[in-house]
Amino acid sequence: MAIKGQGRVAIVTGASSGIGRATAVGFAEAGFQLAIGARRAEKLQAVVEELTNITGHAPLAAPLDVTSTESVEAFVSGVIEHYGKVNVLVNNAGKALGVDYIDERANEDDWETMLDTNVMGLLRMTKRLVPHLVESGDGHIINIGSTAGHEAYAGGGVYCATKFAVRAITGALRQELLGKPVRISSIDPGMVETEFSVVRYHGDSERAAQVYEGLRPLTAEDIADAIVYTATRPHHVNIDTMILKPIDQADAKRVARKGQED
Ligand code: NDP
Ligand code: 8X3
Repeated sequence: MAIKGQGRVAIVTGASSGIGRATAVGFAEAGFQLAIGARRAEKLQAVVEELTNITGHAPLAAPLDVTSTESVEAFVSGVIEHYGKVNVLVNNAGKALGVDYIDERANEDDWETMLDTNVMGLLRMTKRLVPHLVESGDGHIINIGSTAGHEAYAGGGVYCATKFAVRAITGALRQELLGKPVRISSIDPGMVETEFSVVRYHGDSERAAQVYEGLRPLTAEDIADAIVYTATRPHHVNIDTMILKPIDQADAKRVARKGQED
């Protein structure tokens, strides 16, 4: 039986767009109290308004850059000050940058940003929140991995490495927190149409649109639905890993596009 939000406090990182925004909406509808963070203040404010319309009260929203220890510490302190506890941490903030092969033409700044955001960012948040999640007596870490964490593909070497790392961290946490009241889950999507590909192609929205041409990708809401489901199982039920792909996707490179049938 679902346990719903029941006033539990959920942090969603990267809540200004895509999966993070949709998850915040799903949590608000399920009765969670929310603390949301991202770097773009204007976009975050639009999400605040959306959540306020759903619940009748404003969530806590604060600037958050997971690549900055200072920003992460200020964000976490603000949440504890405001709510006094945290039950759920959704480590969602993340990105792919480029499709460079690992050769002399690759952009190392892109590599560093992906590693710092997807791996170190998730670790910075988790490190500071584990004590609070344990103390809550009903904690839950939900990491947003990817099919890229299960299968490497050409042009995705470093992005895939970050998501393989997320999978390793999730596995280690499950062992480290065994016997403590904290669930550890990983939600691992395939193709989801969000700002993800626009970011990956450095703002080239035409190229980004081609990723989804002729097929029906997942939506941010499809993933949010899985995240909210995961967070609302009874406390003794831990959803370990959920892999979600569009029906039109077999693996990273094999997809069925209309007009391109064999
Ligand atoms: P979006 O680009 O729509 O959202 C990414 C979010 O991360 C934004 O809210 C962005 O906010 C935030 N973010 C980026 N950098 C930082 C940072 N340094 N500090 C804090 N927040 C940051 O993409 P998605 O919603 O698709 O991506 C969400 C997660 O899902 C990522 O981890 C991604 O790897 C994963 N994923 C996505 C898939 C897809 O096909 N879309 C498939 C599998 C996994 P802001 O720029 O305002 O900081
Ligand atoms: C996003 C899915 O296939 O673009 O994590 O790497 S993919």
